[in-house]
Amino acid sequence: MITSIKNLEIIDIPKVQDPRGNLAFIEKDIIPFHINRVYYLYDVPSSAHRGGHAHKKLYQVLVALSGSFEVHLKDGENETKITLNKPDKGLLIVPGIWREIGNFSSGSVCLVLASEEYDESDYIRDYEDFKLFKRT
Ligand code: T46
Repeated sequence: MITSIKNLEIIDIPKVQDPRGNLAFIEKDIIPFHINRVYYLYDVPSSAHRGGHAHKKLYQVLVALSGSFEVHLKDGENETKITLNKPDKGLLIVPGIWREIGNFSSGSVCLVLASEEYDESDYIRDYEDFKLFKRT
């Protein structure tokens, strides 16, 4: 799987700023894939770690709707850490990238837009299997 952390992107989500509060919107063409699923993580204890896996085909965009959290990303050779803390920024994660998410602030909400419906067979949950997958 020839993807690397260089394929990760921060997507600007358009927003309308207003003294009454801001309004951000996600519509066609803002996300580089068709959205087939939306889910979100909430009430996450600050000590919890989510993720710890990669996907074979799934594209996802993560948005910190509220609060903040850190996303550690690995492509088998290089790694990076991205802090998400703005509701108008989305992190595009392409297939073949190992992700671990932690350091959730109190009350944080992680919204995820996904290119596919849930499919456990798309997950690689063992890091040694991930390294083998990256060599294929
Ligand atoms: C990812 C990070 C950001 C479902 O039934 N439907 C779903 O759409 C999802 C995502 C999960 N599940 C079930 C599967 C497990 O029994 O919910 C349980 C927890 O899933 P998981 O341990 O994979 O959760 P996270 O937070 O570690 O990972 C999730 C996504 O699975 C993953 O794709 O990138 O959020």
